[in-house]
Amino acid sequence: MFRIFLSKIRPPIPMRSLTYLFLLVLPLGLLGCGGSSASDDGAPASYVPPGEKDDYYLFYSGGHSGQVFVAGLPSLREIQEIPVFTPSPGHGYGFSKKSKKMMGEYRWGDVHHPGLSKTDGTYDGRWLFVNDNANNRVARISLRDFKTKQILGPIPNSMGNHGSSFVTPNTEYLLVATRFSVPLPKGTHAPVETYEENFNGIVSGVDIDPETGEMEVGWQVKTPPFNWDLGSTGKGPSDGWAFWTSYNTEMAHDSLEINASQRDRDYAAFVNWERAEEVVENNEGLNRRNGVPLIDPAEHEGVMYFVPVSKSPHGIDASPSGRWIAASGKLQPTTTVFDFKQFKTAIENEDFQGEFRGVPVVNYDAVVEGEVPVGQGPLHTQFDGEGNAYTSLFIESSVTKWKLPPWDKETTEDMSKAVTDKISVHYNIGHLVIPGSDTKEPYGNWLVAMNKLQKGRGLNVGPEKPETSQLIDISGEEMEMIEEDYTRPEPHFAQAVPADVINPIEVYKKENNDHPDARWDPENTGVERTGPDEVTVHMIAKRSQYYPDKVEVQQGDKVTFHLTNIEQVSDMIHGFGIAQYNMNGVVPPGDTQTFTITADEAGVYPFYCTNFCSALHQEMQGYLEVKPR
Ligand code: CUK
Ligand code: CUA
Repeated sequence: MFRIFLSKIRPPIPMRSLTYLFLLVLPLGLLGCGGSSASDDGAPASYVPPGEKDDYYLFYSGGHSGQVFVAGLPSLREIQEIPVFTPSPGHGYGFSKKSKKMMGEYRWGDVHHPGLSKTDGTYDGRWLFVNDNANNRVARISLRDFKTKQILGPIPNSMGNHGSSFVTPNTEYLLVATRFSVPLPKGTHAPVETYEENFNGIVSGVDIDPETGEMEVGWQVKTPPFNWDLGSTGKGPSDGWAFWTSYNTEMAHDSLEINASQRDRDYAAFVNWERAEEVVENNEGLNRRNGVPLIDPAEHEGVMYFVPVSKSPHGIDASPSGRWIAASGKLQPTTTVFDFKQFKTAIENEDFQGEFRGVPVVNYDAVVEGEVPVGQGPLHTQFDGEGNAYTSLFIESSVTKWKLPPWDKETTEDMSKAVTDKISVHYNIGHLVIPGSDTKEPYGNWLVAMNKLQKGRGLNVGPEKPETSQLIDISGEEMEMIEEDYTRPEPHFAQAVPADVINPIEVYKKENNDHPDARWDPENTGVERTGPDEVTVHMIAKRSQYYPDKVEVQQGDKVTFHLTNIEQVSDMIHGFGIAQYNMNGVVPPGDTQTFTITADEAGVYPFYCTNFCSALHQEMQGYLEVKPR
């Protein structure tokens, strides 16, 4: 059997290959965490030399920064930021008409869970979906150009979109569950003291168009006022199902720290989304609420079941085979493994231990395969596709590696035998990610630990510390710490996908530009009065000039700029900043964007290219003349 190290920070020397000797003579600084996996020249295994590329894209959620950021794996170098719910002047996001419209009235979002689109249970490289925990929205990013294409929401009847975005095996749905319960529909008031009677949670099925990726809310399932936490979607035998856990089946509405931690077991919800779809298609006596069909699981058999799960759970994850469902309770040092096949048998035989508000509670003993003693504060589990699972331990600041079933007799008699390795991380890990963990064929090799607190491990930047990420090599039997990095606020979860699965474009091709106000020839540009207080400008940007470079308007005019970057060369971005007009557009090659300002201040205002583009970038400027009325 493998030994379990409490800490892998200083592995015993004889255990290691020759490469370890190389590492000993390297300056400590190069070693990150003192990791021991290295190539023959002594560089850490995560080292990607200048000019070479990473093997994987890593999409981090940006938490309450409202963004997604992209890093390479294994280097952990940040490659790109994708603004989603928050303005980002460096990308002109929040300045263009399109991005402003998408963001709506909100200026932030809380992105927790990115989910890649899938075909037949594996990543297809088309889209990345993310949730907004704060404003109940979901968004779709196209991986052709790494741009946000749609923001849907606020989702009606929903409060606290935390339990998403989980993508079904053929991207039929994004499944969303609420963290908070409120009286429904939105706008209804009821005293918080009447929580148990008047408040509800919601699970929503967000329908995805298989061709365009366009999202719309398909249906909703009403739940008791539980706080739904993390979920996942089924696959294989559990395809058609999705899973969430609740940490507040106590239905506490105040001092949750104490009051939501009373019961020894909470519930996981097993939701049959194919059945929910059928209920809606057959229109089985459904109510609509705010335009959305609302399913009461007490009235529609087979939509939802509760399964008891260890105390105050957080995450629940379906294994690559789809048979084993692993749920972890923060306040119990075990990860519970359910057998989906036994679950199916239990519901067929109505092997229930009771019901809760009309929802059957499945007999725990009938569906549980085992409780693995992973350690203190287990949160999330990932899978490597080799029969191993990896669970993050918030309290212990560790990752535990354990074996999925089937287990031998020795293990079922002593579940600690299922645990095969443990590694310390610094500090207090939340999520962790393995490339492809939620697909039917994970890519394995690497694990990234996303740590919440850094406790002095990096240079001090004052009271507000960055989060950290740590890279762990999981290709061997024992996990090895390789590299440590800092991230922006505030990754919760991430998705990682082999680079060759994604095929981004280099430029927007002229022939594909369908903006009605695109212009390609300086002859066709110009400033036009289109109303008593309205001016429209058709403008071109190219190295290193704007056409026109003088725009004359009257004070009070609404001025709309349609700016086309006519470059067809990769990386040739032009910006459009107007001094003192709170405007910075950014137009990638071949794209046309629309910007509007109200010229309420008379005077002369230079505009200039904000994106360094050529030797004459500094010369790329013009004037907005605003004549007094
Ligand atoms: S939650 Cu953040 S550590 Cu929002 Cu995915 Cu578990
Ligand atoms: Cu165009 Cu700088």
